[in-house]
Amino acid sequence: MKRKTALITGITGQDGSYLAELLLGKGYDVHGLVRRVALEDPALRLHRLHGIEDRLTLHAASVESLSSLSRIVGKVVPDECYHLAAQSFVSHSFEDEFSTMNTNINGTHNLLSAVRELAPACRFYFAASSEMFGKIEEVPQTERTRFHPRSAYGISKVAGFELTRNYREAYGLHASSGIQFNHESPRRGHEFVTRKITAGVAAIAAGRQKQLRLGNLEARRDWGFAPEYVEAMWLMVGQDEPDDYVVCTGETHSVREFAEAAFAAAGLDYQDHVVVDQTLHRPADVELLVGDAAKAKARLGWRPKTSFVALVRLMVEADLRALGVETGGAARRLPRAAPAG
Ligand code: NDP
Ligand code: GDR
Repeated sequence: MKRKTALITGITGQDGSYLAELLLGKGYDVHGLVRRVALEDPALRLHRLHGIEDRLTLHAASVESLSSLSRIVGKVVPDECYHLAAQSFVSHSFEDEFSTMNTNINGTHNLLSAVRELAPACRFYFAASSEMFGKIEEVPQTERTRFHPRSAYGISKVAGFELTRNYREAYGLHASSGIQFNHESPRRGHEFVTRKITAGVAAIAAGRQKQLRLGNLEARRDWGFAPEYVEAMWLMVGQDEPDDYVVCTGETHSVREFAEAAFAAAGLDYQDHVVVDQTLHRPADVELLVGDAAKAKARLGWRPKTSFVALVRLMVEADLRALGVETGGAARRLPRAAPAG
C-alpha cells in the first residue's frame, strides 16, 4: 500500500515537532513547511526536530504568500495537511495586531485555497484554540460555547476556524478544527508562562538567578501534555466525517498553583522568588478556561493521560537536567551539565 503523505506547517514549533514524530512512527512520508531563515540557521531554528531532520522533507515557503504555498501543495499533493503555523503568542498579538492577523488569517485562507485548488482530496486540520472563548460565556467550554475572543490572536483563530468550516461546507473539503486548550511540554517556547516558570525554577535551583517576574497569577488554564494533543489531531483527520472537537483535560489551575507546584518540585518555595510585575499583565486577559472533551472522548476515543502534577514535574525535571541540577526530591547541583531529556 502507498505510504500516506502529510504536510505540516509550523513543523519547527512544539506541536509540529511532536506531530512529525508521531506521523513518522506511523509510516507517513512527512513534509514540513518552514520559513526560509529556518533552513539558513538549522542549529537554532530546527532544534526541536533534532534526531528526525534526516527523515523529513522540508520546504521553504511563506504562509502569507498564496503563490509560495501553491507551489508546495502542488508539488507534494499531500493526503493530509496539518496547519499549525501561527503567531501563537497571545501577548505579542497586543504589540503587533496587524502581523498576527495577517499570518494567522491570511495564512489559513491561503493554505485552504491552495489545498482546495491543487489537492482537493487532502484532509485538512486547523489548529484552533480555547482563546476563541476568551471572556467565557459558560463553564466548562464545549464545541457549542459562543466565542468571545479577547485579543487579536483570539480573533484571528475565530476567523481561521470559520474559514475552515466554510471550506468544509461550501467546497466539501475534509476540513476539521481542534479547539485545543493549553498544552505544554519541555519543548514549549520560553515566552509561555509554564516554560518560563519551569526554566526559571531550574535557573534559581542552579544559582543562576534569584527572582522570577510574572504577570497575572490568578489566571486559570486547562493545561495538558502536548504529545497527547497531537494524537488528537491525527485522530480527527482519520474520521470518516470532518468535524470540530474540543481537546482539553477538564481540570483548571491558576498560574499561582502552577508556580507553587513547579518550585515545590525543586524543593523551593515560590513565595521566596516570584515577583509580580504589572507590566506583564495583558490589556485584556482570559481569566478562566476549562473545557469539556466529551465529544472527543466519545467519537475519537481520545482522553488525556498526564495529570497536572505529573506535567509540572516532568517539565521542571527536564529544565533541571538541562542545567545539570540533580532531580528527585530537593534539587542539588551536579558537577557537570547533563543533556536535556
Ligand atoms: P509554536 O509557537 O511552538 O509554533 C508555531 C509555529 O508556527 C512555528 O513552527 C513557527 O515557525 C511557525 N510560524 C509562525 N509564524 C509563521 C509564519 N509567518 N510563517 C510560517 N510559519 C510561521 O506553537 P505551538 O506548537 O504551541 O502551537 C501550534 C499551533 O497550535 C499554533 O497555531 C497555535 O496557535 C495553536 N494552538 C496551540 C496551543 C498550545 O497550547 N500549544 C493551544 C491551541 C492552539 P518558526 O519556528 O520559524 O517561528
Ligand atoms: P496563553 O498562554 O495566553 O493561554 O496562550 P501563556 O502561557 O502565554 O499565558 C497563560 C496565562 O498566564 C498568564 N501569565 C503569564 N503569561 C506569560 N506568557 N508570561 C508571564 O510572565 C505571565 N504571568 C502570568 C497570562 O496572563 C495568561 O493568562 C497559549 C498559546 O499556546 C496559544 O497559542 C494557545 O492558543 C492558547 O495557549 C490555548
